[in-house]
Amino acid sequence: MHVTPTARPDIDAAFMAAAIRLGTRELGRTWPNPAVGALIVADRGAGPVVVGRGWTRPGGRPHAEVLALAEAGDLARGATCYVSLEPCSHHGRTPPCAEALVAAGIARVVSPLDDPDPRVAGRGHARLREAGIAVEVGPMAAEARRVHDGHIMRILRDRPRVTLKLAVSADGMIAGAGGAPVAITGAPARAVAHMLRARHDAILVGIGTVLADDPALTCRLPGMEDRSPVRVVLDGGLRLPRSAALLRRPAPAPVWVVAAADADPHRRVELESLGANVLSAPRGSDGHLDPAAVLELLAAQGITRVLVEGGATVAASLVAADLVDEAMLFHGPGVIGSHGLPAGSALAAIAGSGAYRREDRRRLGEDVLDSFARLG
Ligand code: AOF
Ligand code: ZN
Repeated sequence: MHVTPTARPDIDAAFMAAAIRLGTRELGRTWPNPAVGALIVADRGAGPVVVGRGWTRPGGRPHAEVLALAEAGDLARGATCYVSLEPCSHHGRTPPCAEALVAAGIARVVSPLDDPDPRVAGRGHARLREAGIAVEVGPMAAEARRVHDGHIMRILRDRPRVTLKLAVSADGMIAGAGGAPVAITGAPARAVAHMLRARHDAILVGIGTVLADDPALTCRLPGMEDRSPVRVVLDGGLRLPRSAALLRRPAPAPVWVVAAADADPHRRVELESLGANVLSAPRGSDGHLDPAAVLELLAAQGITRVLVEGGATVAASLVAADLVDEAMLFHGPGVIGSHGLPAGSALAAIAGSGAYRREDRRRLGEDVLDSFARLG
């Protein structure tokens, strides 16, 4: 005999927070899907007990609810499902989760938000209600929106969510002379930066950074090497050298090179033969690839969250086009000197323009990390 589940705001908020956090386990790898978490909670009279847990897996399948229901088995009957986004109602690459919840005999569903995907958009919640399930929408909506920001932007604005990462010396430089790499931050900050790579679908740099630095752009946290994002290079003229670390095999993660339509077709074929996926975007009026068009292209490929890591030109063009949603500014204590490469307009626009609000300041060893979010 089970107790009919009823609304308990404090308990609902706590389980929803847990479902949202569970969903973030594969954040950075679930694209093109959102990173959803689901808990099945049964109450057989002795208080609520978690009997099933699921989270969206890499590539977006299986969906969270299906895994949670599988773990719960018969215990799902009469239970509550806390899910961090509206269950899907469409026949996509998997059957609809709303139907699976109905079939399992779930009595109550708590979700923070409607899924903006036009194939769902309220129909998941409606389907559950139609089947007699008690549905509550709203708990922890702000927290869920933060996690699903990339998915929401991709669906509603045809672009991924953009995080800009800059490491700046005490005298406002981001590199040495001619863009030569210089250690600006210490080990704790580097670990946080690699964690950022793991939590984004793609990492984006300009060809200037590749030519100056020859970066691998992988996540190198011990045990998390398989969390490297798709590595995207903006390379209008296809200058990426064959010997670049990015093209090393076996490739730890895909490499996408975005070229202008007028780029040398032979280089295109050559880079493709070396394993890169060469995409095309139009140039803007300044001759650089149009940043808005590049983001639209990435969204069309399924990317929901992009981390921009350099260099100053790419950062400045994204900031100028108002396409940076969040900025992580790492401040190192060292001085590079006037021969260095200045952080330039991107830094000024974020830290000094009033368009961004500082949300957090953290000390990381000798360094300081400031997080800024765009206002509005
Ligand atoms: C859920 N649970 O865990 C996720 C959902 O291509 P498909 O069939 O996988 O559908 C993709 C859409 O499914 C995606 O745009 C989003 O609306 C939803 N993702 N839904 O019920 C999940 N990841
Ligand atoms: Zn689903």
